[in-house]
Amino acid sequence: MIKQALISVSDKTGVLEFAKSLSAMGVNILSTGGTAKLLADNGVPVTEVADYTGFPEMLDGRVKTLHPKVHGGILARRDFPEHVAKLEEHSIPTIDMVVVNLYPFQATVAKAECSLEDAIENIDIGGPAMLRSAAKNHKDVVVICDPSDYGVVLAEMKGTDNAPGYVSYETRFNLAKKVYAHTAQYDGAITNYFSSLGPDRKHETRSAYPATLNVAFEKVQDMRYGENPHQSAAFYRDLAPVAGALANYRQLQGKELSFNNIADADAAWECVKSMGSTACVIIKHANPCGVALGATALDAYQRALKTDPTSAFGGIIAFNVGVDGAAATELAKLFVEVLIAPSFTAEARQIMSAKQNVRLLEIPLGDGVNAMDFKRVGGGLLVQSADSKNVLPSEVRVVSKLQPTQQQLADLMFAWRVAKYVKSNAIVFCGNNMTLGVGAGQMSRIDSARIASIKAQNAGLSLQGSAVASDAFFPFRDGLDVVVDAGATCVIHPGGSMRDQEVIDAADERGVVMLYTGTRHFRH
Ligand code: 93A
Repeated sequence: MIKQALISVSDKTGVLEFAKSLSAMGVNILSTGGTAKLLADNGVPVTEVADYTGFPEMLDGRVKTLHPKVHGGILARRDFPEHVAKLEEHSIPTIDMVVVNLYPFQATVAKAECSLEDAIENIDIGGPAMLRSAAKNHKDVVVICDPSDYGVVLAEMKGTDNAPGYVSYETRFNLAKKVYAHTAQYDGAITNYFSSLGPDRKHETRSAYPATLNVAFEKVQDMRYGENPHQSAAFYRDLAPVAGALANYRQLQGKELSFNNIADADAAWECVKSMGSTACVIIKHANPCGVALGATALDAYQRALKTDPTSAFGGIIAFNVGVDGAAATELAKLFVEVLIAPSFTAEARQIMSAKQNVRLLEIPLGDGVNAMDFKRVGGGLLVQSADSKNVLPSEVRVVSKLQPTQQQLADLMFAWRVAKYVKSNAIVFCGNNMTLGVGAGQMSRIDSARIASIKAQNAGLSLQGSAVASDAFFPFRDGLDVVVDAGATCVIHPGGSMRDQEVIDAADERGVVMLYTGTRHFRH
């Protein structure tokens, strides 16, 4: 039975209503300065912790709740007679519920104008101490560190499953588990901050990559297996995924997502999101095997499918626009693993419901990027910023004698955008806003060029007058000769090779347009 609760919160969202409900159930409320004032001003009966312990808040609030009357009341084991006797001896009532959220350390250090002193003052000491005490004694104490849990706890206290005023052990355990994740993350943020400061310990010169890196993710689900059936796996997401991230997905139908589904879905989604207008991307083994813009979702899909219909079988398909009935009717004819879009019309869902194995993912569009990009290596972790650079038409430079036509420029920019999402070495032939041939993941650029042109041939697509993008520079003229022999009349690549002049001369000799982006997009 919850008789007494201690409430001390920095984030005061929902706390007034929660405290009112507790009070109405006869719970005695203890609270710290700011929280107590809010409650008292709004008519909730409350005792200040300072009055309760007989000790004033002191040292600018650094010591508010760090007192045996608080921690004894939380930590005492109710089933240990010696503990109960000790409380009686020192006139310490039990505290059966602790509602605390911490000084906003992360939000404080995220501000540009934060000083080391500001950061330090925002390290909460008493709050985590109470949370940890209450979580340790969750057998007898309910602990809440997240305002979104107020509702669940109240419902249980009012409900009929337990005696009135009680919260189930399962809920108490889950709340305690959440507290330890929360305080670990909080301490991790402090560690990251301290170890990001250089010898001058100035906030402004801190490093984005701290000396020790603490990151916290929450598990979405265990997976049946990993990349292969003999590997185990789970999917974790950022505690607050960025806008538009794959991890914000809502699965509308279909089998459980597999490890490879998620990896491929991410590639598909990132690529399609980068397209300025209605687009469709088909992915196989993390590489685009068809990308196209179109007048509608259906049009984009039909054009994307043309690039490589063989590989599209069992692929992952993503759209950056809603999928309607017309697109769904065509999609339902292909064996698809995952279908992704910002929305599906009722008609589209109805059509796809006949294909229950297809996993339908709805993801809101957004252009957030992960602050850190991770790559696990044996015994360590490589961390970099995300490859979020999108080259604009105004940033490219014509290096050939021949100038591009408007159509060539559009095709080259489209090809360049696709090449960013193709594993290196990447060569992408495009024309009229669709891919014509994709060469991916080869150790030699010239082989990627050959493969891309063979694939176009296999699909019955003409490369005459096509545009080509290469994710990195051509080290020799041979790669350029292969794509021009295949029919390309314009090429885009970063430039920057020792033999740039040889390659530019070759472009002029062959009478093709050549553009430099100055940006490279290796992808591994
Ligand atoms: O400065 S503290 O580390 N020392 C304490 O004893 C203490 N007790 C509670 N910070 C402490 N708190 C924190 O005060 C809580 O974690 C909460 O974030 C905040 C609520 O203060 P107020 O009720 O005055 O707004």
